[in-house]
Amino acid sequence: MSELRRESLRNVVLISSAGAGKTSLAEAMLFATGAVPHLGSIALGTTISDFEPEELHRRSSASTSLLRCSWNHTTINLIDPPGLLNMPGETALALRAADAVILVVGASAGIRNDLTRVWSRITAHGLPCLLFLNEMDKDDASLDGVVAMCQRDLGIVPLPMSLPYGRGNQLEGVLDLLQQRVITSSIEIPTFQHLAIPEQIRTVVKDARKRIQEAVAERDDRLLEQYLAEEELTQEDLMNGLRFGVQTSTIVPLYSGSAIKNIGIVPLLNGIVDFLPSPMDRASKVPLEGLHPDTGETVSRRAVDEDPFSGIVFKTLIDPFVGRLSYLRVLSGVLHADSPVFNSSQRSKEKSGHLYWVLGKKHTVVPSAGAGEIVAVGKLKDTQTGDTLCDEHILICYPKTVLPKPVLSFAIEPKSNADIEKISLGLHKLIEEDPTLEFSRHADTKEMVLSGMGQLHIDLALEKLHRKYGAEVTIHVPKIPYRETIRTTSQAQGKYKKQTGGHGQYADCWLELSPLARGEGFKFESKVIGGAIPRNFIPAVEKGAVEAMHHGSLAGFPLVDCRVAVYDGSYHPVDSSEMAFKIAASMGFKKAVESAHPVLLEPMMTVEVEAPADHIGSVIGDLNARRGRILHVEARDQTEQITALVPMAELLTYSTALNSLTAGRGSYAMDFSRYDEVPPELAVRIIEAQRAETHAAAH
Ligand SMILES: Nc1nc2c(ncn2[C@@H]2O[C@H](COP(=O)(O)OP(=O)(O)O)[C@@H](O)[C@H]2O)c(=O)[nH]1
Ligand SMILES: [Mg+2]
Repeated sequence: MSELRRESLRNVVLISSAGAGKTSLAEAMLFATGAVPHLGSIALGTTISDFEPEELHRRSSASTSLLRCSWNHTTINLIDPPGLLNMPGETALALRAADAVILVVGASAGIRNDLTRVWSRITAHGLPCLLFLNEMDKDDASLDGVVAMCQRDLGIVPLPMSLPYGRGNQLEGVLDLLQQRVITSSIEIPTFQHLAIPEQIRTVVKDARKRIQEAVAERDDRLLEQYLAEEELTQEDLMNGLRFGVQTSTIVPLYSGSAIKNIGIVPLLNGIVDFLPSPMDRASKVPLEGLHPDTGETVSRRAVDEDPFSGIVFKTLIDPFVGRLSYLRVLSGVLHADSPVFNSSQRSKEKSGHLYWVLGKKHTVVPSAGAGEIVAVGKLKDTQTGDTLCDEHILICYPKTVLPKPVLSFAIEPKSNADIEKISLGLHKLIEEDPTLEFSRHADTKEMVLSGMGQLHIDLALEKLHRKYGAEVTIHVPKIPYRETIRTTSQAQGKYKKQTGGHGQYADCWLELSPLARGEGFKFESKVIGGAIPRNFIPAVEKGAVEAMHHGSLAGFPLVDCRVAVYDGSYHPVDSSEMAFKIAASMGFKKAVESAHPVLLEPMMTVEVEAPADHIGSVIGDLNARRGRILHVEARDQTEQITALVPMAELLTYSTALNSLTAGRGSYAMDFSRYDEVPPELAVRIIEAQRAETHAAAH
């Protein structure tokens, strides 16, 4: 049994736009708490959190890391996910494992759209939040600017708990408003100096403290009375009031500092311990509800060791050598190493291997993990990211995390034949680790297509594919799965007659083609009367038509949405055969299509773009230029959401385009909507190009 008292446990996730300093802050917290002897840096590639080769050479996180440290007799599990823009799925999953959030904002970059979007998820989960204003060592850092942005973009008024001591590169430390002292630190040794507050800034501190007192007093009638009478709250009332305010999400404390200079870390650590909830605190407010996987009934668990075991897997790591590690948040009960569990998402029996506490790539074996803990579980066979694990007899399945859908696709080709098998094997493993990647072989175009959340996401996946599974690929924009259809009704005869030596081949059928509504595919009927074609040959006629539909007459794309009726024909008692009727039907079909006004269809996507209001004009203009039809525009606080129907062919490079149109502040999601006719001028060009390609391939 772990020695840990769960009341003194904090599970926090770091959230920010890419590059605001999450990984650096995590490193500073490890250093300040003595979990590591040296302060690692992103620039030197020496942080505990970023250790995979893809992260080191990019100097940026590529997957969620788990870290662990201890402060004031409290264990802190820190979850450090990668960038929101390219890998929003990792953050969405990490939120399920945490009881609170540290929002990291870069003092010069401020709040970007991706953060605004994830903020709505944080509030939906009801997660309490601390704000860390990083990069206060930069000359253009502005505390007031960021406070104003928080109010405007997130609708929160952060309450400063510490203030920078010194400015820009003269930043020496922070003013700790609760303890009323100056704290300075060093990046060489993890000790801190506490100094008295210098005379000349006493009034600044006094005013800031007054704001904290007021914020607490405002939320409690008894305290308000006391405050109005005496203008001071006791330290105990103050701390209790802050804890209550934070845990009910009515107060968001703001800490200032610099991660790379190890400044401002102590007040933040104190805030985590003093104000953020333990797993038990939170579970008493948010019940752990799920469904029984067999009966569908709502069932619930309490976050205590005495309840049956249940938990959620929020990350999977597959290492070709070490095997599989599933990062698990235990929600209720106790999980023991090497014991049977039930995966209620996959409905399969599992057996846990070793359990580990995780510090970056370092693992410490533990015999068990109780309610509220986060551990890595070894050797789970079928368990995937997002799955619920529970007691093998007392079942519960928690709701799945809704993950964003991929927006960018590439066709991939093996560099050599030796790579073919490795690709699909490796990609399937990568998808188990990261469910926001998608891999498929397109039925129409026969291409292998990899889809992800952005260029960086795809690049990372391919690098891992090479490093871990030895498969090398080249990528190119995927082919558009065009289709063909007909616009009018037509009739034609298909007649197949061959006289060779002995007995010949004979079949004759009359077909009528008519257009079907979009998406209806194919329908067949026989209107043959009086046995003009014997009944046993009718299925062969249908088969012939279906085969002919695989390759339309315009450019060889599949033909869809067409009804075929056979209404007349003739046969020969000896020479007719199924094969002959199939060929005749195929010939008749092709002939009929020619007079049925065949047209080209293209896939249309519903696109939802979110962009800052001041960029909306150029985003809409660009969508129009992409032959898009704007369906709906909705104003949000500072952003607007545009819904448009846009041809897939115009969206292949949209992620780069939107980025440059909105200075990286726009985002989008898309989904297949339907097939629409390609405008005639464009259709001519596509058909020509496709014919040329087919011709070249044949010679
Ligand atoms: N000047 C300055 N740079 C910082 C600070 N914190 C992080 N950085 C730098 O900002 C970049 C991004 O930091 P990182 O921790 O990787 O951010 P993440 O993407 O949020 O994990 C790195 O080059 C860091 O060295 C800071 O407090 N001050
Ligand atoms: Mg990072």
